[in-house]
Amino acid sequence: MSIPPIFVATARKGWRWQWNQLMNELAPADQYGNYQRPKSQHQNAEVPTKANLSIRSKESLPHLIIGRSCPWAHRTWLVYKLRNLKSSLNLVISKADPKAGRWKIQPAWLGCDSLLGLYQKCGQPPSHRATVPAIIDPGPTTKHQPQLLGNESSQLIEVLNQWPTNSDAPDLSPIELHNEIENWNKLLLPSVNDGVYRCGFARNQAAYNKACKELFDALKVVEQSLLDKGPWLCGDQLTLADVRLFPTLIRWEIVYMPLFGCSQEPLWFFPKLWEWRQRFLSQPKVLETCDPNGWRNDYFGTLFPLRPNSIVPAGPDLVRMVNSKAPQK
Ligand SMILES: N[C@@H](CCC(=O)N[C@@H](CS)C(=O)NCC(=O)O)C(=O)O
Repeated sequence: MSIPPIFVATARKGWRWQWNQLMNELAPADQYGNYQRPKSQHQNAEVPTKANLSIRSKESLPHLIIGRSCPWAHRTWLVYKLRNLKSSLNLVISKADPKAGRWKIQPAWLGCDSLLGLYQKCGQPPSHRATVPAIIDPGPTTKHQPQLLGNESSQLIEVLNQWPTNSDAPDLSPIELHNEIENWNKLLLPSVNDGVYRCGFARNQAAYNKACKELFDALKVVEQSLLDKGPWLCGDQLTLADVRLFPTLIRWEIVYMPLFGCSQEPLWFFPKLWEWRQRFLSQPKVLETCDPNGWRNDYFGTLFPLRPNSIVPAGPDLVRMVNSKAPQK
């Protein structure tokens, strides 16, 4: 016997209501249903002096805390790797805990086994949003109160670009390119980095359509620029502008197309961008920062309102896909 239409209509209405409640928790929206990313509260991280770090034991150096699936943390990890900061900054890779809805720290550090615990240890209230990336300074001795230096990726990558390390570390933001890098940031942050989330977290069709248009319009601008000058966004040199774009584009086919609906055009419709992504992935140590299985598990497994059955899809193989020749349009 088929289900009466009234029953289906009621179930849909009920589910829609519940879905909105869950989304309010996950991704706040404005009155029109456009996703509104919450602001980070700690944006004043300062670059420590070499002298300050040189008196520290390895364990008492500041720690950069990231999560593998988080694209905002991925930017900081890239700068960490590209500038080889391991002698002056420790790296902690936290794991998503879908049941508790928080980041786990394993093994525990400073007596804390969760990121929220660490934020609290730094004096933040229990209601504080504990996000990655974050830089925490435990202080030179165990008597010091640990400090949360910053938790805004855009700012942290600038700080990490000046973080004391070996003299041969590349400068990813040379002064003559500051304006250009900032102009890319102004375009790419809202329309691409956040744009994929604005597509995925849109509450209605109009909000999705708006985000999707801005996203693909911005990709067209990048494609044209790479065609005009390249091979990097600011010309000859890889800069923070490229670092900011990569974590979003490398997750494209694995997460943002299937889960967030960023599917208006496949990435291979942008041949220069396709080559740019191959070029970036082939830079030393970049592949070590990519964990497609972790991305799939975290996004599909933890974003419950978008994937209530939590089924994690298979493939595609990242390296094989990125290194394939894009088909002709
Ligand atoms: N503004 C932050 C955003 C970071 C962010 O949203 N991180 C997410 C993971 S992708 C997070 O840690 N969320 C945990 C939470 O909201 O409780 C940045 O760019 O650094």
